[in-house]
Amino acid sequence: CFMPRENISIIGFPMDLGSGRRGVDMGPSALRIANLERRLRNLGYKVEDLGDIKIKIMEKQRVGDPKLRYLNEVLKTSLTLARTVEKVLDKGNFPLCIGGDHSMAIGTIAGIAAHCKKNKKSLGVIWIDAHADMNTHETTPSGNIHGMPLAASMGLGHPSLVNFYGIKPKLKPEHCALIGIRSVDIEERKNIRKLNPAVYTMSDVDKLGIHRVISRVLKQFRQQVDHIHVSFDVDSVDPSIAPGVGTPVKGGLNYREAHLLMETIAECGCMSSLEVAEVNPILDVHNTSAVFAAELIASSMGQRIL
Ligand code: 5AB
Ligand code: MN
Ligand code: MN
Ligand code: MN
Repeated sequence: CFMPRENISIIGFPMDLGSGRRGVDMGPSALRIANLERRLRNLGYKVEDLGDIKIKIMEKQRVGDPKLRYLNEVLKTSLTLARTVEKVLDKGNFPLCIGGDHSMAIGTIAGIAAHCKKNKKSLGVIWIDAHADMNTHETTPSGNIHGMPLAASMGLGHPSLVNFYGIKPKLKPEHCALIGIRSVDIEERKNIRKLNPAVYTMSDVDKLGIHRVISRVLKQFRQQVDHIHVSFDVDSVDPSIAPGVGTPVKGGLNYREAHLLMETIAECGCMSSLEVAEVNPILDVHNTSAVFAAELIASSMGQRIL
C-alpha cells in the first residue's frame, strides 16, 4: 500500500486578499462540498476537519502598499496557518491545507519549515502551477501577494515575508521543483535565474511527459530531503477542465496528466504535506473544478484505478 500512514488534518484557509480576483475565499467550501473528507475516508484514512482559519473579508480591510496588497492581514492570518500546520505535523498528522489563494503557501511552508527545523529534517517543495509565484514587491506587475510566496520562502522579497515566522530561508532552491509553468512575468524571470530552482515548464512536460518529469523530481528529492511538501495550484490544470481558478492560463495539464502526476506522487509514498490553492467557485461551472481538485487530492493520497 502506497498511502501515508498518518491521519489527515484538513485546514481551510479562505483567503482571497492575496489575489486580484474575488471568489477564491470560497475555495475551501467548494472542496468540502465536493466531498473531500468522504473521499479520503473511503481510502481508509482517519480525517479531522479543523475548519477554516478566520480571515477578515476584503471589505473590512485596508489595501495598504499597492505593491503588497493587504500585507498586514495576509501576515496576521498566515501566522495562524503556520502555527496550525506546525502543530498538526508535531502531533504526527498529515496537514492538508485547502485554499484560498496561493499566498497561503507563505504560512503553510513556514509551519512546515519550523517543524523540520526542530526535527532536523530538510524540506523539499514540489510547486505545481501555471505560474512561478516568484515575484517580489519590486518585480510584481499586480501587487498581489499570491504571485510572491515561492520567492519569499526561498529568501527573496519583502523582509516581512522573507523573515516571516523567524526562519529564513525556509526552503533551499536546490530543494525546490516547479512543474507546469507557462506564465512568467519578464521581471520575475530574473528572480528565477537568481534563485535557480528546477523548473519544468509545460514545454518540458510536452517533450518529456509528465511521468518522467515527476519521477525525476521524486527520485532526486527522496535522496536529498526528509519532508516533501506538494503545493498544488489548480490553475496548473488546463482551464478547459478546471475553469474555476483565480488566474486561468491556456495550455495546462490535461485530465490524465494531472491524475498521473498525483498518482505517481502517491506511489512514491513520500509526500508529507499537501496544499491545494486557487479554486474559484465564482468562475466555476457546477463546482466541476472543485470536484476535479478533490479527485486529484484523492489520487495523490492513494486512490487508484485498480
Ligand atoms: B498564482 C502574476 N505573475 O504576480 C502576478 O495563481 C500572476 O498563485 C500570479 O499562481 C498568479 O500577479 C499567482 C501576473
Ligand atoms: Mn500559484
Ligand atoms: Mn497559478
Ligand atoms: Mn541537499
